[in-house]
Amino acid sequence: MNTPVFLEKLRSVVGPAYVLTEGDLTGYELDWRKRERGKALAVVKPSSTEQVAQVVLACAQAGVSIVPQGGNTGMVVGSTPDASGTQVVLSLTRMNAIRALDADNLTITVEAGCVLQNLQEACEKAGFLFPLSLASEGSCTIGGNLGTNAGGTQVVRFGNTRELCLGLEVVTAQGEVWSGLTGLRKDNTGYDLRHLFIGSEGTLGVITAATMRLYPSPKAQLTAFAVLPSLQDAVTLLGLAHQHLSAGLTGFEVMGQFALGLVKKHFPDQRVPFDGTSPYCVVLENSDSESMEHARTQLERLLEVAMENGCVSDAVVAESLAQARALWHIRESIPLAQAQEGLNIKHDISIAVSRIPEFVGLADAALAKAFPGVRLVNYGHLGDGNLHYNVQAPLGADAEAFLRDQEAPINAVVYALVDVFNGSISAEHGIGSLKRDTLTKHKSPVALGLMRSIKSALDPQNLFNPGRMLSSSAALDS
Ligand code: FAD
Ligand code: S2G
Ligand code: ZN
Repeated sequence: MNTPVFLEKLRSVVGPAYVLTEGDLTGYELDWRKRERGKALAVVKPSSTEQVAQVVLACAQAGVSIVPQGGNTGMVVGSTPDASGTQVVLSLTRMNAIRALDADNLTITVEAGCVLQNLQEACEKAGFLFPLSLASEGSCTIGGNLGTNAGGTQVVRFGNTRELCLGLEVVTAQGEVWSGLTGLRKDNTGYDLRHLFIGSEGTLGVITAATMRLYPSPKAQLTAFAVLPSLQDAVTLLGLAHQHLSAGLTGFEVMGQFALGLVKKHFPDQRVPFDGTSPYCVVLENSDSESMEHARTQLERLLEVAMENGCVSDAVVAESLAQARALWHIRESIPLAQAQEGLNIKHDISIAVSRIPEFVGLADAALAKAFPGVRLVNYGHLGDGNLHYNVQAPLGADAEAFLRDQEAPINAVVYALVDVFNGSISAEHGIGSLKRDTLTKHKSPVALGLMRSIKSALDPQNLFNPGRMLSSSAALDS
Protein backbone atom coordinates (compact mmCIF):
# COMPACT_ATOMS: atom_id res chain seq x y z
CA MET A 1 0.00 0.00 0.00
CA ASN A 2 1.39 3.41 -0.92
CA THR A 3 0.87 5.34 2.32
CA PRO A 4 1.36 8.92 1.03
CA VAL A 5 -1.09 8.29 -1.81
CA PHE A 6 -3.57 6.70 0.60
CA LEU A 7 -3.36 9.60 3.07
CA GLU A 8 -3.75 12.07 0.20
CA LYS A 9 -6.91 10.24 -0.82
CA LEU A 10 -8.28 10.58 2.75
CA ARG A 11 -7.43 14.29 2.74
CA SER A 12 -9.26 14.73 -0.54
CA VAL A 13 -12.38 13.21 1.07
CA VAL A 14 -12.55 14.95 4.48
CA GLY A 15 -10.13 17.86 4.02
CA PRO A 16 -6.48 18.03 5.17
CA ALA A 17 -7.41 19.44 8.59
CA TYR A 18 -9.36 16.29 9.39
CA VAL A 19 -6.69 13.72 8.69
CA LEU A 20 -4.50 13.73 11.81
CA THR A 21 -1.19 11.92 11.53
CA GLU A 22 1.05 13.75 14.00
CA GLY A 23 0.95 15.80 17.19
CA ASP A 24 -0.59 14.57 20.41
CA LEU A 25 -3.09 11.86 19.45
CA THR A 26 -3.33 10.46 23.00
CA GLY A 27 -7.06 11.20 23.19
CA TYR A 28 -7.61 8.88 20.24
CA GLU A 29 -4.90 6.27 20.93
CA LEU A 30 -5.15 5.68 24.71
CA ASP A 31 -8.27 4.04 26.16
CA TRP A 32 -10.11 5.68 29.07
CA ARG A 33 -8.82 3.13 31.57
CA LYS A 34 -5.23 3.73 30.37
CA ARG A 35 -4.89 0.00 29.77
CA GLU A 36 -3.41 0.08 26.27
CA ARG A 37 -1.73 2.78 24.16
CA GLY A 38 -2.19 2.19 20.44
CA LYS A 39 -0.72 3.94 17.41
CA ALA A 40 -2.91 5.18 14.54
CA LEU A 41 -1.78 5.44 10.92
CA ALA A 42 -4.19 8.37 10.91
CA VAL A 43 -7.22 9.72 12.74
CA VAL A 44 -9.89 10.66 10.18
CA LYS A 45 -12.82 12.90 11.09
CA PRO A 46 -15.56 12.87 8.42
CA SER A 47 -18.44 15.34 8.57
CA SER A 48 -21.05 13.39 6.62
CA THR A 49 -22.30 9.90 5.89
CA GLU A 50 -21.11 10.24 2.30
CA GLN A 51 -17.60 11.06 3.53
CA VAL A 52 -17.69 8.04 5.88
CA ALA A 53 -18.63 5.84 2.92
CA GLN A 54 -15.76 7.22 0.82
CA VAL A 55 -13.28 6.76 3.67
CA VAL A 56 -14.41 3.16 4.14
CA LEU A 57 -14.05 2.49 0.41
CA ALA A 58 -10.57 4.01 0.34
CA CYS A 59 -9.54 1.87 3.34
CA ALA A 60 -11.04 -1.27 1.80
CA GLN A 61 -9.16 -0.66 -1.46
CA ALA A 62 -5.89 0.01 0.40
CA GLY A 63 -6.40 -2.89 2.81
CA VAL A 64 -6.30 -0.59 5.85
CA SER A 65 -8.46 -1.58 8.83
CA ILE A 66 -10.73 0.89 10.59
CA VAL A 67 -11.45 1.47 14.29
CA PRO A 68 -14.74 3.41 14.60
CA GLN A 69 -14.54 5.78 17.57
CA GLY A 70 -17.00 7.97 19.44
CA GLY A 71 -16.12 9.45 22.83
CA ASN A 72 -13.47 6.82 23.59
CA THR A 73 -14.95 6.12 27.01
CA GLY A 74 -15.26 2.37 26.36
CA MET A 75 -14.13 0.04 29.12
CA VAL A 76 -12.82 -2.92 27.14
CA VAL A 77 -10.15 -1.44 24.80
CA GLY A 78 -12.39 -1.57 21.74
CA SER A 79 -12.19 1.96 20.39
CA THR A 80 -8.48 2.63 20.14
CA PRO A 81 -6.03 1.41 17.47
CA ASP A 82 -3.68 -1.50 18.09
CA ALA A 83 0.07 -0.81 18.35
CA SER A 84 0.83 -1.66 14.70
CA GLY A 85 0.51 1.92 13.38
CA THR A 86 -1.43 0.52 10.40
CA GLN A 87 -5.04 1.32 11.40
CA VAL A 88 -7.26 4.31 10.74
CA VAL A 89 -9.25 5.63 13.67
CA LEU A 90 -12.53 6.86 12.22
CA SER A 91 -13.78 9.46 14.67
CA LEU A 92 -17.49 10.27 14.36
CA THR A 93 -17.29 13.27 16.67
CA ARG A 94 -17.82 15.84 13.87
CA MET A 95 -21.12 14.15 12.93
CA ASN A 96 -23.08 15.38 15.94
CA ALA A 97 -26.22 16.96 14.50
CA ILE A 98 -29.75 16.31 15.66
CA ARG A 99 -31.47 15.75 12.31
CA ALA A 100 -35.13 15.69 13.35
CA LEU A 101 -37.45 15.46 16.34
CA ASP A 102 -40.90 14.02 15.62
CA ALA A 103 -43.03 14.89 18.64
CA ASP A 104 -46.13 12.96 17.54
CA ASN A 105 -44.07 9.90 16.66
CA LEU A 106 -42.08 10.29 19.91
CA THR A 107 -38.78 9.85 18.06
CA ILE A 108 -35.59 11.79 17.48
CA THR A 109 -33.07 11.22 14.68
CA VAL A 110 -29.49 12.02 15.68
CA GLU A 111 -26.03 11.58 14.22
CA ALA A 112 -23.62 9.10 15.77
CA GLY A 113 -21.15 11.64 17.08
CA CYS A 114 -23.71 13.49 19.19
CA VAL A 115 -22.61 13.48 22.84
CA LEU A 116 -25.23 11.75 25.01
CA GLN A 117 -25.60 14.69 27.41
CA ASN A 118 -26.24 17.09 24.50
CA LEU A 119 -28.99 14.80 23.24
CA GLN A 120 -30.52 14.52 26.72
CA GLU A 121 -30.54 18.33 27.06
CA ALA A 122 -32.00 18.91 23.59
CA CYS A 123 -34.81 16.48 24.36
CA GLU A 124 -35.45 18.06 27.78
CA LYS A 125 -35.66 21.51 26.18
CA ALA A 126 -38.27 20.15 23.77
CA GLY A 127 -40.24 18.70 26.71
CA PHE A 128 -39.18 15.08 26.28
CA LEU A 129 -37.05 12.53 28.10
CA PHE A 130 -34.33 10.54 26.36
CA PRO A 131 -33.78 7.97 29.11
CA LEU A 132 -30.23 6.76 28.59
CA SER A 133 -28.00 7.88 31.45
CA LEU A 134 -24.46 6.81 32.31
CA ALA A 135 -21.68 8.46 34.29
CA SER A 136 -19.74 9.03 31.02
CA GLU A 137 -22.62 10.93 29.39
CA GLY A 138 -20.60 14.13 29.14
CA SER A 139 -18.21 12.45 26.67
CA CYS A 140 -19.76 9.29 25.26
CA THR A 141 -21.64 9.46 21.97
CA ILE A 142 -24.83 7.89 20.63
CA GLY A 143 -22.76 5.92 18.11
CA GLY A 144 -20.67 4.47 20.92
CA ASN A 145 -23.75 3.83 23.04
CA LEU A 146 -25.21 1.84 20.13
CA GLY A 147 -21.84 0.22 19.38
CA THR A 148 -21.70 -1.12 22.93
CA ASN A 149 -25.45 -1.36 23.59
CA ALA A 150 -24.76 0.76 26.66
CA GLY A 151 -26.76 0.33 29.85
CA GLY A 152 -26.48 2.87 32.66
CA THR A 153 -28.74 3.82 35.52
CA GLN A 154 -32.19 3.82 33.88
CA VAL A 155 -32.15 0.37 32.30
CA VAL A 156 -34.38 -0.95 35.09
CA ARG A 157 -37.25 1.06 33.53
CA PHE A 158 -36.30 1.77 29.91
CA GLY A 159 -33.90 -1.01 28.90
CA ASN A 160 -30.49 -0.76 27.23
CA THR A 161 -29.66 1.43 24.23
CA ARG A 162 -30.93 -1.42 22.05
CA GLU A 163 -34.47 -1.03 23.38
CA LEU A 164 -34.33 2.71 22.74
CA CYS A 165 -33.36 2.42 19.07
CA LEU A 166 -35.96 2.26 16.29
CA GLY A 167 -33.70 2.61 13.27
CA LEU A 168 -30.13 3.04 12.04
CA GLU A 169 -28.10 4.47 9.21
CA VAL A 170 -24.97 2.41 8.68
CA VAL A 171 -22.00 2.44 6.30
CA THR A 172 -21.17 -1.17 5.48
CA ALA A 173 -17.78 -2.76 4.84
CA GLN A 174 -18.56 -2.43 1.12
CA GLY A 175 -18.88 1.34 1.52
CA GLU A 176 -22.63 1.19 0.96
CA VAL A 177 -25.11 3.18 3.06
CA TRP A 178 -27.95 1.21 4.66
CA SER A 179 -30.59 3.79 5.55
CA GLY A 180 -32.98 2.29 8.07
CA LEU A 181 -34.04 5.48 9.89
CA THR A 182 -37.73 4.71 9.60
CA GLY A 183 -38.84 5.47 13.15
CA LEU A 184 -41.38 2.67 12.74
CA ARG A 185 -42.29 0.70 15.84
CA LYS A 186 -43.41 -2.20 13.72
CA ASP A 187 -41.67 -3.44 10.59
CA ASN A 188 -41.66 -7.19 10.04
CA THR A 189 -40.00 -7.29 6.62
CA GLY A 190 -37.24 -9.81 7.25
CA TYR A 191 -34.25 -9.87 9.60
CA ASP A 192 -34.15 -6.96 12.06
CA LEU A 193 -30.82 -5.65 10.76
CA ARG A 194 -30.47 -2.85 13.33
CA HIS A 195 -30.04 -5.49 16.05
CA LEU A 196 -27.01 -6.91 14.26
CA PHE A 197 -25.22 -3.58 14.42
CA ILE A 198 -26.30 -2.59 17.94
CA GLY A 199 -23.71 -4.04 20.32
CA SER A 200 -21.39 -5.04 17.45
CA GLU A 201 -18.64 -2.79 18.84
CA GLY A 202 -17.60 -1.38 15.48
CA THR A 203 -16.89 -4.82 13.99
CA LEU A 204 -19.70 -4.98 11.42
CA GLY A 205 -20.28 -1.43 10.18
CA VAL A 206 -20.09 2.26 11.05
CA ILE A 207 -23.29 3.65 12.58
CA THR A 208 -23.68 7.18 11.23
CA ALA A 209 -27.14 8.06 12.57
CA ALA A 210 -30.00 6.58 14.58
CA THR A 211 -33.69 7.12 15.26
CA MET A 212 -34.31 6.82 18.97
CA ARG A 213 -37.42 6.61 21.14
CA LEU A 214 -38.54 9.61 23.19
CA TYR A 215 -40.69 9.64 26.32
CA PRO A 216 -42.80 12.43 27.82
CA SER A 217 -40.88 14.29 30.54
CA PRO A 218 -42.06 13.13 33.99
CA LYS A 219 -43.88 15.72 36.13
CA ALA A 220 -41.62 14.85 39.07
CA GLN A 221 -38.45 12.91 39.79
CA LEU A 222 -37.63 12.13 43.41
CA THR A 223 -34.47 10.50 44.73
CA ALA A 224 -33.88 8.61 47.97
CA PHE A 225 -30.67 7.30 49.54
CA ALA A 226 -31.22 4.27 51.78
CA VAL A 227 -28.98 2.37 54.18
CA LEU A 228 -29.33 -1.42 54.27
CA PRO A 229 -28.02 -4.13 56.61
CA SER A 230 -27.16 -6.53 53.74
CA LEU A 231 -27.17 -7.14 50.01
CA GLN A 232 -30.15 -9.46 50.46
CA ASP A 233 -31.99 -6.49 51.99
CA ALA A 234 -31.18 -4.48 48.85
CA VAL A 235 -32.82 -7.22 46.76
CA THR A 236 -35.85 -7.15 49.08
CA LEU A 237 -36.05 -3.35 48.76
CA LEU A 238 -35.89 -3.70 44.97
CA GLY A 239 -38.91 -6.02 45.06
CA LEU A 240 -40.85 -3.60 47.26
CA ALA A 241 -39.87 -0.68 44.98
CA HIS A 242 -41.22 -2.55 41.95
CA GLN A 243 -44.47 -3.20 43.81
CA HIS A 244 -44.92 0.32 45.16
CA LEU A 245 -43.53 2.42 42.30
CA SER A 246 -44.08 0.12 39.28
CA ALA A 247 -43.18 2.08 36.10
CA GLY A 248 -42.14 4.99 38.32
CA LEU A 249 -38.99 3.15 39.39
CA THR A 250 -36.43 4.69 37.03
CA GLY A 251 -33.20 4.00 38.88
CA PHE A 252 -31.97 1.54 41.50
CA GLU A 253 -28.23 1.48 42.18
CA VAL A 254 -26.50 -0.45 44.97
CA MET A 255 -23.22 0.78 46.49
CA GLY A 256 -20.92 -1.20 48.78
CA GLN A 257 -19.43 0.70 51.71
CA PHE A 258 -15.86 0.41 50.40
CA ALA A 259 -16.93 1.92 47.07
CA LEU A 260 -18.52 4.83 48.93
CA GLY A 261 -15.37 5.13 51.03
CA LEU A 262 -13.35 5.73 47.86
CA VAL A 263 -15.68 8.57 46.91
CA LYS A 264 -15.24 10.13 50.37
CA LYS A 265 -11.45 9.70 50.10
CA HIS A 266 -11.01 11.15 46.61
CA PHE A 267 -13.88 13.62 46.55
CA PRO A 268 -14.04 14.92 50.15
CA ASP A 269 -16.31 17.78 49.05
CA GLN A 270 -19.06 15.26 48.35
CA ARG A 271 -21.27 14.63 51.37
CA VAL A 272 -22.07 10.92 51.55
CA PRO A 273 -25.11 10.57 53.85
CA PHE A 274 -25.05 8.54 57.06
CA ASP A 275 -22.08 7.27 58.97
CA GLY A 276 -20.69 4.72 56.57
CA THR A 277 -21.13 1.77 58.93
CA SER A 278 -23.69 -0.25 56.93
CA PRO A 279 -22.35 -2.68 54.31
CA TYR A 280 -24.64 -1.42 51.52
CA CYS A 281 -26.52 1.66 50.42
CA VAL A 282 -28.98 2.19 47.58
CA VAL A 283 -29.85 5.29 45.60
CA LEU A 284 -33.24 5.00 43.89
CA GLU A 285 -35.47 7.28 41.85
CA ASN A 286 -39.22 7.61 41.52
CA SER A 287 -40.40 9.36 38.32
CA ASP A 288 -44.03 10.43 38.46
CA SER A 289 -46.39 11.62 35.73
CA GLU A 290 -48.83 13.18 38.26
CA SER A 291 -47.08 15.56 40.70
CA MET A 292 -44.22 15.98 43.16
CA GLU A 293 -46.68 15.42 46.04
CA HIS A 294 -47.80 12.14 44.54
CA ALA A 295 -44.17 11.09 43.94
CA ARG A 296 -43.25 11.95 47.52
CA THR A 297 -46.25 10.14 49.05
CA GLN A 298 -45.42 6.99 47.07
CA LEU A 299 -41.70 7.08 47.89
CA GLU A 300 -42.23 7.79 51.58
CA ARG A 301 -44.79 4.98 51.78
CA LEU A 302 -42.28 2.60 50.18
CA LEU A 303 -39.58 3.59 52.71
CA GLU A 304 -42.03 3.20 55.59
CA VAL A 305 -42.92 -0.34 54.51
CA ALA A 306 -39.22 -1.11 53.95
CA MET A 307 -38.32 0.05 57.45
CA GLU A 308 -41.17 -1.99 58.95
CA ASN A 309 -39.83 -4.94 56.94
CA GLY A 310 -36.36 -4.25 58.35
CA CYS A 311 -34.63 -4.22 54.95
CA VAL A 312 -33.93 -0.49 55.25
CA SER A 313 -32.38 0.83 58.46
CA ASP A 314 -32.41 4.50 57.49
CA ALA A 315 -33.11 6.69 54.48
CA VAL A 316 -33.17 10.26 53.24
CA VAL A 317 -35.37 11.70 50.48
CA ALA A 318 -33.92 14.59 48.48
CA GLU A 319 -35.69 17.86 49.26
CA SER A 320 -34.56 19.59 46.07
CA LEU A 321 -33.25 18.91 42.58
CA ALA A 322 -29.79 19.97 43.79
CA GLN A 323 -29.91 17.42 46.59
CA ALA A 324 -31.10 14.71 44.18
CA ARG A 325 -28.27 15.54 41.79
CA ALA A 326 -25.77 15.42 44.68
CA LEU A 327 -26.95 11.93 45.66
CA TRP A 328 -26.66 10.66 42.07
CA HIS A 329 -23.28 12.38 41.76
CA ILE A 330 -22.00 10.22 44.63
CA ARG A 331 -22.98 7.09 42.69
CA GLU A 332 -21.54 8.35 39.43
CA SER A 333 -18.27 9.29 41.10
CA ILE A 334 -17.43 5.71 42.06
CA PRO A 335 -15.68 4.79 38.76
CA LEU A 336 -13.77 8.06 38.88
CA ALA A 337 -12.76 7.47 42.50
CA GLN A 338 -11.62 3.99 41.52
CA ALA A 339 -9.45 5.42 38.75
CA GLN A 340 -7.91 7.85 41.25
CA GLU A 341 -7.24 4.98 43.67
CA GLY A 342 -5.31 3.25 40.89
CA LEU A 343 -5.51 0.69 38.10
CA ASN A 344 -8.18 -1.85 38.98
CA ILE A 345 -9.67 -5.14 37.84
CA LYS A 346 -13.24 -4.74 36.60
CA HIS A 347 -15.99 -7.33 36.42
CA ASP A 348 -19.06 -6.01 34.63
CA ILE A 349 -21.22 -9.06 35.32
CA SER A 350 -24.92 -9.92 35.30
CA ILE A 351 -26.64 -12.61 37.34
CA ALA A 352 -30.31 -13.24 38.11
CA VAL A 353 -31.17 -10.57 40.73
CA SER A 354 -32.41 -13.23 43.16
CA ARG A 355 -29.02 -14.95 43.18
CA ILE A 356 -26.75 -11.92 43.52
CA PRO A 357 -26.38 -12.04 47.33
CA GLU A 358 -25.34 -15.72 47.21
CA PHE A 359 -22.90 -15.02 44.36
CA VAL A 360 -21.31 -12.07 46.20
CA GLY A 361 -20.98 -14.09 49.40
CA LEU A 362 -19.12 -16.88 47.61
CA ALA A 363 -17.02 -14.55 45.45
CA ASP A 364 -16.00 -12.34 48.39
CA ALA A 365 -14.93 -15.42 50.36
CA ALA A 366 -13.08 -17.01 47.44
CA LEU A 367 -11.12 -13.82 46.65
CA ALA A 368 -10.28 -13.08 50.29
CA LYS A 369 -8.91 -16.62 50.64
CA ALA A 370 -6.93 -16.76 47.40
CA PHE A 371 -5.80 -13.12 47.28
CA PRO A 372 -5.49 -11.82 50.84
CA GLY A 373 -5.81 -8.06 51.15
CA VAL A 374 -7.67 -7.39 47.91
CA ARG A 375 -10.24 -4.62 48.28
CA LEU A 376 -13.68 -5.19 46.75
CA VAL A 377 -15.36 -2.25 45.08
CA ASN A 378 -18.83 -3.70 44.66
CA TYR A 379 -21.57 -1.50 43.19
CA GLY A 380 -23.87 -1.13 40.21
CA HIS A 381 -27.17 -1.57 38.53
CA LEU A 382 -28.85 -4.04 40.90
CA GLY A 383 -32.17 -3.42 39.17
CA ASP A 384 -30.78 -5.14 36.05
CA GLY A 385 -28.82 -7.82 37.93
CA ASN A 386 -25.66 -6.03 36.74
CA LEU A 387 -22.85 -5.61 39.28
CA HIS A 388 -19.55 -3.81 38.85
CA TYR A 389 -17.76 -6.32 41.02
CA ASN A 390 -14.37 -4.62 40.88
CA VAL A 391 -11.14 -5.47 42.65
CA GLN A 392 -8.61 -2.91 43.85
CA ALA A 393 -5.05 -3.93 44.77
CA PRO A 394 -4.32 -4.42 48.47
CA LEU A 395 -3.51 -1.15 50.23
CA GLY A 396 0.04 -0.09 49.46
CA ALA A 397 0.56 -2.72 46.73
CA ASP A 398 1.90 -1.77 43.30
CA ALA A 399 -1.34 -1.47 41.29
CA GLU A 400 0.39 -2.00 37.96
CA ALA A 401 2.08 -5.22 39.09
CA PHE A 402 -1.17 -6.32 40.73
CA LEU A 403 -3.07 -5.82 37.49
CA ARG A 404 -0.37 -7.55 35.44
CA ASP A 405 0.03 -10.56 37.70
CA GLN A 406 -3.38 -10.97 39.33
CA GLU A 407 -5.97 -9.97 36.72
CA ALA A 408 -6.12 -13.35 34.98
CA PRO A 409 -6.29 -15.51 38.15
CA ILE A 410 -8.82 -13.17 39.77
CA ASN A 411 -10.91 -13.10 36.58
CA ALA A 412 -10.77 -16.91 36.54
CA VAL A 413 -12.20 -17.15 40.07
CA VAL A 414 -14.95 -14.60 39.43
CA TYR A 415 -15.95 -15.82 35.97
CA ALA A 416 -16.00 -19.46 37.07
CA LEU A 417 -18.57 -18.44 39.67
CA VAL A 418 -20.48 -16.37 37.09
CA ASP A 419 -20.77 -19.57 35.04
CA VAL A 420 -22.02 -21.50 38.07
CA PHE A 421 -24.76 -18.87 38.42
CA ASN A 422 -25.52 -18.89 34.66
CA GLY A 423 -24.53 -15.25 34.42
CA SER A 424 -22.75 -13.11 31.81
CA ILE A 425 -19.14 -11.97 31.87
CA SER A 426 -20.08 -8.70 30.22
CA ALA A 427 -23.41 -7.12 31.11
CA GLU A 428 -23.04 -3.75 29.40
CA HIS A 429 -19.43 -2.81 28.50
CA GLY A 430 -18.96 -5.36 25.71
CA ILE A 431 -15.91 -7.45 24.87
CA GLY A 432 -13.40 -5.29 22.91
CA SER A 433 -9.92 -6.78 22.95
CA LEU A 434 -9.78 -6.99 26.76
CA LYS A 435 -12.28 -9.83 27.06
CA ARG A 436 -11.93 -11.37 23.61
CA ASP A 437 -10.00 -14.45 24.70
CA THR A 438 -12.00 -14.84 27.91
CA LEU A 439 -15.20 -14.85 25.85
CA THR A 440 -14.16 -18.08 24.11
CA LYS A 441 -14.14 -19.82 27.51
CA HIS A 442 -17.62 -18.64 28.49
CA LYS A 443 -19.69 -18.48 25.29
CA SER A 444 -20.93 -21.65 23.59
CA PRO A 445 -19.04 -22.76 20.46
CA VAL A 446 -22.37 -22.67 18.58
CA ALA A 447 -22.92 -19.03 19.54
CA LEU A 448 -19.33 -18.11 18.68
CA GLY A 449 -19.70 -19.92 15.36
CA LEU A 450 -22.84 -17.95 14.51
CA MET A 451 -21.09 -14.70 15.44
CA ARG A 452 -18.15 -15.60 13.17
CA SER A 453 -20.51 -16.40 10.30
CA ILE A 454 -22.16 -12.98 10.68
CA LYS A 455 -18.76 -11.25 10.85
CA SER A 456 -17.45 -13.00 7.73
CA ALA A 457 -20.68 -12.40 5.83
CA LEU A 458 -20.82 -8.66 6.56
CA ASP A 459 -17.12 -7.88 6.79
CA PRO A 460 -15.27 -10.62 4.83
CA GLN A 461 -12.17 -8.45 4.56
CA ASN A 462 -12.08 -8.03 8.36
CA LEU A 463 -11.89 -4.29 7.79
CA PHE A 464 -13.75 -3.18 10.89
CA ASN A 465 -12.05 -3.35 14.26
CA PRO A 466 -10.17 -6.62 13.63
CA GLY A 467 -9.31 -8.56 16.79
CA ARG A 468 -12.10 -6.96 18.81
CA MET A 469 -14.84 -9.21 20.20
CA LEU A 470 -13.67 -12.08 17.97
CA SER A 471 -10.04 -13.01 17.33
CA SER A 472 -8.95 -12.08 13.81
CA SER A 473 -9.34 -15.20 11.69
CA ALA A 474 -9.19 -13.56 8.26
CA ALA A 475 -6.29 -11.12 7.97
CA LEU A 476 -6.88 -8.14 5.69
CA ASP A 477 -5.90 -8.75 2.06
CA SER A 478 -2.37 -7.39 1.85
P1 FAD B 1 -16.19 4.52 22.19
O1 FAD B 1 -15.49 4.19 23.45
O2 FAD B 1 -15.60 5.53 21.29
O3 FAD B 1 -16.44 3.15 21.36
C1 FAD B 1 -16.99 2.04 22.04
C2 FAD B 1 -17.20 0.90 21.05
O4 FAD B 1 -18.19 1.28 20.10
C3 FAD B 1 -15.94 0.57 20.22
O5 FAD B 1 -15.92 -0.80 19.92
C4 FAD B 1 -16.14 1.38 18.95
O6 FAD B 1 -15.48 0.81 17.84
C5 FAD B 1 -17.65 1.31 18.78
N1 FAD B 1 -18.21 2.48 18.12
C6 FAD B 1 -18.08 3.78 18.51
N2 FAD B 1 -18.76 4.59 17.66
C7 FAD B 1 -19.30 3.77 16.70
C8 FAD B 1 -20.09 3.99 15.54
N3 FAD B 1 -20.49 5.20 15.19
N4 FAD B 1 -20.45 2.91 14.79
C9 FAD B 1 -20.07 1.65 15.13
N5 FAD B 1 -19.32 1.39 16.23
C10 FAD B 1 -18.94 2.43 17.00
N6 FAD B 1 -21.13 1.86 29.96
C11 FAD B 1 -22.37 1.36 30.26
O7 FAD B 1 -22.93 0.59 29.45
N7 FAD B 1 -23.01 1.69 31.41
C12 FAD B 1 -22.48 2.53 32.33
O8 FAD B 1 -23.08 2.79 33.36
C13 FAD B 1 -21.20 3.10 32.04
N8 FAD B 1 -20.63 3.95 32.91
C14 FAD B 1 -19.41 4.48 32.60
C15 FAD B 1 -18.83 5.39 33.50
C16 FAD B 1 -17.59 5.97 33.20
C17 FAD B 1 -17.00 6.98 34.13
C18 FAD B 1 -16.92 5.63 32.00
C19 FAD B 1 -15.60 6.25 31.65
C20 FAD B 1 -17.49 4.71 31.12
C21 FAD B 1 -18.72 4.13 31.42
N9 FAD B 1 -19.32 3.22 30.54
C22 FAD B 1 -20.55 2.70 30.83
C23 FAD B 1 -18.61 2.76 29.33
C24 FAD B 1 -18.79 3.66 28.07
O9 FAD B 1 -19.09 4.98 28.45
C25 FAD B 1 -19.89 3.11 27.18
O10 FAD B 1 -19.48 1.87 26.67
C26 FAD B 1 -20.24 4.05 26.03
O11 FAD B 1 -21.36 3.53 25.33
C27 FAD B 1 -19.10 4.26 25.05
O12 FAD B 1 -19.44 5.35 24.19
P2 FAD B 1 -18.28 6.10 23.38
O13 FAD B 1 -18.93 7.08 22.46
O14 FAD B 1 -17.26 6.58 24.33
O15 FAD B 1 -17.70 4.91 22.51
C1 S2G C 1 -20.79 2.50 35.91
C2 S2G C 1 -18.42 2.14 35.08
C3 S2G C 1 -17.43 1.01 34.95
C4 S2G C 1 -16.67 0.64 36.18
O1 S2G C 1 -20.42 3.54 36.42
O2 S2G C 1 -21.95 2.04 35.95
O3 S2G C 1 -20.36 1.07 34.05
O4 S2G C 1 -16.76 -0.50 36.60
C5 S2G C 1 -19.81 1.59 35.23
O5 S2G C 1 -15.98 1.50 36.72
ZN1 ZN D 1 -22.38 0.47 34.64
